[in-house]
Amino acid sequence: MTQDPSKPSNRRGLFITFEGGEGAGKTTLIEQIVKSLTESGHRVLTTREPGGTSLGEHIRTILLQHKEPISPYAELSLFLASRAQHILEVIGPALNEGKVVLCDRFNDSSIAYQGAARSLGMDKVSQFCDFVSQGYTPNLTLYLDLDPEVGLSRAAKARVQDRIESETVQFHRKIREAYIEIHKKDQKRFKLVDATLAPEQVFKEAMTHIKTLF
Ligand code: T5A
Repeated sequence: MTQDPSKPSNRRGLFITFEGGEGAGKTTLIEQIVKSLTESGHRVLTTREPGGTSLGEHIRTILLQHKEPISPYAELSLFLASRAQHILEVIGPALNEGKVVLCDRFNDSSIAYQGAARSLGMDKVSQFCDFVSQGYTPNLTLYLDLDPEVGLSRAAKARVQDRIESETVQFHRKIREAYIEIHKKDQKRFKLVDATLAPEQVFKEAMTHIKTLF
């Protein structure tokens, strides 16, 4: 029987996602990993959520810049809409081509931010994420763990605060607690990396996990 290459079970690549609170250092880490994996001969695709497609980038602007209040349900729906399009246009095809996909945020962000911090319920949001992501589960997730106050101050130095960053410290603490809960439940996939370390050390720690995939 001919296999359907659009089905996640037939994919040939590796799917690695990056999670953390604001300013945890994901972008910095991903840049180092791309360089290292590319030099080792891997075909790498980097992408991010929300965003990664034309539709997703429109949605990103709404989510991060909209000035009036957004219902938590609407917020979740927008993140999921961006993800569905991202899987169709970018993640699915790249995995089917055998690429290593490095994605800055994915389902765990929705579970931590909308499920825990916006109080929609982690289990409930996880179910919606499973539905929308159609079996595209990361092979590995690297969670950069950092005190939210340190992360927010790093992010504030780097750029202007967006709608979600401007939430209270309490909101950001809930996100960290949620990530730690996910880590406790799924230690095989969801690896905790100490983001207080210098960038070079964070990179080393991350690579020890990535190397186990090859
Ligand atoms: N969101 C997203 C949801 O609520 N639900 C969802 O489902 C999804 C997908 C996305 C927002 O959307 C939310 C989460 C977010 O609030 P974003 O702009 O993509 O918005 O925000 P972040 O992903 O948080 O991106 P940041 O740029 O803020 O953080 P990074 O990428 O983690 O951090 P980075 O690498 O840019 O570093 C920040 C600063 O720290 C320095 C860097 O040089 C930089 O100045 N730095 C370090 N300093 C000291 N030590 C280290 N180890 C350092 N590493 C980096």
